[in-house]
Amino acid sequence: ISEPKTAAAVHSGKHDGGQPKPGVDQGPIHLINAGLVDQLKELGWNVQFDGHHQFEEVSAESDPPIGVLKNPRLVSRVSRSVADVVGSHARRGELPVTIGGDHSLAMGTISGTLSHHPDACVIWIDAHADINTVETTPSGNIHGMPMSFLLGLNKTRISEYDWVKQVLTPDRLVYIGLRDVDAGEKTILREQGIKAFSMHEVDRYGIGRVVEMALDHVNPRRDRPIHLTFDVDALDPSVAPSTGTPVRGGLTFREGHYICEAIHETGLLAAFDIMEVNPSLADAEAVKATVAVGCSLVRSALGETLL
Ligand code: Z70
Ligand code: MN
Ligand code: MN
Ligand code: MN
Repeated sequence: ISEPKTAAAVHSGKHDGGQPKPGVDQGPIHLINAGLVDQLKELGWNVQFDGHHQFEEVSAESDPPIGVLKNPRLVSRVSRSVADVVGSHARRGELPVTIGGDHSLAMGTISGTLSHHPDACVIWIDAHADINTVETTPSGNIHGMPMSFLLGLNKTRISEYDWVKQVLTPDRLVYIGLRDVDAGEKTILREQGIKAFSMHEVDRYGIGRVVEMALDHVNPRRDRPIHLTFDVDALDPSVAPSTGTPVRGGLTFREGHYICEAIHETGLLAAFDIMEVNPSLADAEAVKATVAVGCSLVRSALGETLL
């Protein structure tokens, strides 16, 4: 497998508007301070870190809910800026690595990838499906909804989100790690025929076969660029405690890394996101462990091997 070690553009999506708990916008700074950029350089990448992108500020007063959606303008505008950033890096032949921030940002990162690779597939690693619609969301938190906008599943038009183009199709999305899926989301997954490997399937088949089956589904000829988006809450809370919604029964340290290593091995990785590290939600030890595992997942996706 040839290494495409050209350039990785690391940037942070410093953002917390898609969910209610403060602090997740501080996650990126911790990963950078832990030395992520130098770690990737040591792997042979020419890394361009363009900092914590400055996003438009939208004050809470000027961003009242639209229907049930919380912070709808802020989330839309930050995600749109991230889409432009990711798209422009992709067009330059670089591998965009986005450090979040809450997972509503994936609306932006995936839109950016699709703007350059309209045939890309998405591998979504998460305890949650993040596919609630305006009609099904139990919380109004947009980090639980990015996939519904990307797939155009909302019946209610929210014009603020008209910029999100429906380029992705349900057959090019696959989930691994699910274990906290809302009833409305289960209906959507079934109706749309979206492939998902929950923790039940990880237990049954083992992570090796699950990744193989996931790739066979979204990428049968192994010719589609892959956008890998990794929510740290996919990992078991014993491995990644500092996150907004820890859900027990998650991926082990090795299972999480195996996914990143296996996707790297395909040579098809087009973009990587690491999301939902929230350093304000745990003690110092727990934060350190979560930041360290976040960095090491990025390294695995960018080619770090055990031997
Ligand atoms: C629930 C909702 C959620 C985290 C996404 C939870 C969503 N399904 N939680 N990411 N950490 O509110 O839509
Ligand atoms: Mn940039
Ligand atoms: Mn998520
Ligand atoms: Mn999640």
